Amino acid sequence: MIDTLVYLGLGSNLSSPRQQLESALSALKPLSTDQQIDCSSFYLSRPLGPQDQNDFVNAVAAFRTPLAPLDLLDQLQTIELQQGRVRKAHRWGPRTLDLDILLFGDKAIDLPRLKVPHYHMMQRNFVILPLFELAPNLVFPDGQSIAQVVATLPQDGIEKLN
Ligand code: ROI
Repeated sequence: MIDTLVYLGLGSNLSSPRQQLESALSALKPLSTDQQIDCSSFYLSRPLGPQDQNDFVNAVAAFRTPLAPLDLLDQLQTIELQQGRVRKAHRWGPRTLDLDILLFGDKAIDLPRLKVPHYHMMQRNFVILPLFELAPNLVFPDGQSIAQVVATLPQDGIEKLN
């Protein structure tokens, strides 16, 4: 079977965020070739954007999937909706669950619905630090190593949860 290693960013700051991430990890299993999902530690991070919202719980998951990119995106959006995601008027507000495709094998994707590598991920320590924990030797499609990207980012406003 042709399958692809994908990395997803997970985030929540509403309705028991840790539980939201645990539920999401269960819901992702059927999308995986071998029912196996690797996940980083959970991290508590200060909100990027408006500060009058709760801290986020963030993590990065990795698995192999037989799905094509847009089919995976459809499945992720279904899981977000099943877990009570409401698309709000303002862009950077609180959310029960965000599932973002960060990397899809070594593909670069530029479609209206999907840009991979995920845009802005290189500037977000709540994405890069859990990704670094999971895949310390990762090299991005543009040839940059994850260690190089980590070195450019502030390490404050984020802590690993146990
Ligand atoms: N801030 C943090 N810390 N973590 C997120 O996952 C996150 N997601 C978002 C916005 C609202 C931009 N801020 C975030 O969508």
